[in-house]
Formats: sequence, structure tokens, C-alpha cells
Amino acid sequence: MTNVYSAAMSPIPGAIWLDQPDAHEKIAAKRKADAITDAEAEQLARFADDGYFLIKTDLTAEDAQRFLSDVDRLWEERPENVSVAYDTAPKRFRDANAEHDRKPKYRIHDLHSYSEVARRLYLDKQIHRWMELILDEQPVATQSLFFEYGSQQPLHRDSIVVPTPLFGHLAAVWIALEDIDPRSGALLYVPRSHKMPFYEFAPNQYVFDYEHMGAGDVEKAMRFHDETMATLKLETKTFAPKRGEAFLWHSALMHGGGAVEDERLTRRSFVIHYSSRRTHPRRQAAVLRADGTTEVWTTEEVLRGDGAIGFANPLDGRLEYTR
Ligand SMILES: O=C(O)CCC(=O)C(=O)O
Ligand SMILES: [Fe+2]
Repeated sequence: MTNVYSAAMSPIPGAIWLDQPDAHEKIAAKRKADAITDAEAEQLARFADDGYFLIKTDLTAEDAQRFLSDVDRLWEERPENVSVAYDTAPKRFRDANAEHDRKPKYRIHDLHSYSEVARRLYLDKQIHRWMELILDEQPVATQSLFFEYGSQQPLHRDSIVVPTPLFGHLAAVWIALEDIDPRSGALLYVPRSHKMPFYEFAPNQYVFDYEHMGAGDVEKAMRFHDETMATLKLETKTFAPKRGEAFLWHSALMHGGGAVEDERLTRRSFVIHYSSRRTHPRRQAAVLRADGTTEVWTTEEVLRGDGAIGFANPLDGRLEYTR
């Protein structure tokens, strides 16, 4: 039994080049060498200082429509190689039903293996270019998440809950699939919070361990984050974009889903996480069975498109172990 993420220990700070004290000099040097454009230099400086930046994708109304009809078709077909989560670990669509699971908070995992438009976004050239600049090496899309409604996830840092083999070699993008109503539980984020110190779950342990830690650890980490944000006077902001606009964020930036003020409002968005290809040779995913046990699946297969790469769906890979 091997867990690819258990070696995830090379803390901070300075996990990526933009975290280093000389990030601005390095950006200027890249600009001078014509390795990046003025616009790229500006966005990277923003990322180093604030922990995020915004871009526009070329997602059209027709693309968004096709994406959403794929989601409807998925709820009809309920295949077994795509998983969905509502308040629990992900389970196979086969074991889900719309009445119970298709409501605020739910998410679909690795939809890029089912929907062509989702796959195109997963392998989007422009986003891959940004991820390559952020990670300073070849990126790989590691997973995708679709949200139909507000996630209502508490503020968190991805580097500690979406662990990568090398701590902090992670960044993500949140793409609006429709114009987002702030009352739908829009994405919340805390500019500059990526510079906060990390919570130490145990000596030298900065990553949340789903198998051995529990609600008490989550609460303590959340209190630590809240207190640090208050001390540093960091403010929480709302991202309520138009269709096609996207938010790229640092793995340590605090973010989450806002309160849903009207449960009928959708908040359709697609999130993709990326790591550096060199440090991330495979992708694992857990799926909850109806009997309460969990299967862990792995894939090394990557999808390719227009210079971009991303892991295929682990549920089409091999079963590694059951717990
Ligand atoms: O969309 C949201 O509300 C939060 C998504 C998120 O935290 C993530 O995918 O890392
Ligand atoms: Fe997150």
C-alpha cells in the first residue's frame, strides 16, 4: 500500500520561485531576457504580492451551454467512472441520485474525462502558459472539479488539503461558466494571505492527513488561520465574475465558498489544480463505496492537447488498495 502524497514534506516558505524574497528581481530579469511579456510580468508580480490574478478565457456562451448539457447528461447516465461528492468523500455517479446529491455544496470530480468542453478547458493553452510561468517548469493538470452551486467550503489553503508530492508545487484556476450572482455563494478569497505562516498539525507536519486527523485538527487550523488573518488585518473579498473570467491562485491563498443566500441560484464553475510534472508522476483518487469502505485508484496516464498535459481520470486507471 503506497500513498503518493505521504512524502509531501518540504515546507515553506519559498516553495516556488515567486515566494522567494527576490521574486521581483527575478521577474524583471525574465522580462529583460524577453522570456516573458510586460503583461505576464505584471500578473506574476501581482501573484507574488497578492497571491492571485485574474484572466479572461475564450469560453463562449455556446461552450458553456454544451458544458452544462454534458452535466445534465451525466446525471441521466450516471456512469461508474465519474465521481460526485456531497458532504462526503466522492462516490461513483452510479451510487448517487439527483434528489439527494444534486444540491448546493455538491461537486463533480474529473469531469474532463466525460465532457469534451471540460477537457478542452483542462488542457487550455493559455492557462497552461500561466501555470508554467507560476511553477517555472512544465505544469500538469492534476484534477478538475465542477461546482453547480456554491460550495460553502470554509476558507482554507489548498497546499494543506490538496497535497502534492512536493509541498507548495500547486496552483489552481477557477473558471466561471456563467455570470456569477454574489448571492449564490461566490468564491471568497483573502489577498496576501498566501504569506501567512503555516499551521503545524504536528512537529514538521503541515499537511492535513485525512486518515489520521479529524475535526479537532481542522478546527485548530481554522482558528490559527482566523487569528493570523485578524492580526495581519487581511480582508476577505468576493469574486463575482462574468462567464469566462477566471481566478488563478497561489496554493497557500485562503479561499472558500461564500454563504448561499438563495438556494435556487446556480454558481457554475470549473476548478483545475496543477502541479509541476517533474514532481508529480501519478494521480491518486479515493472513492467511497456504498458499504462505507474506500477504494484508492491511481493513474499515470496523461492527456495531451496543444502543448498542455493533464492526468486522465484515476477511476479509469488501476485499483491500488481498499481501506
Ligand atoms: O469553488 C469554491 O467554492 C471553492 C473551490 C476550492 O476551494 C477548490 O477547488 O480548491
Ligand atoms: Fe480550495
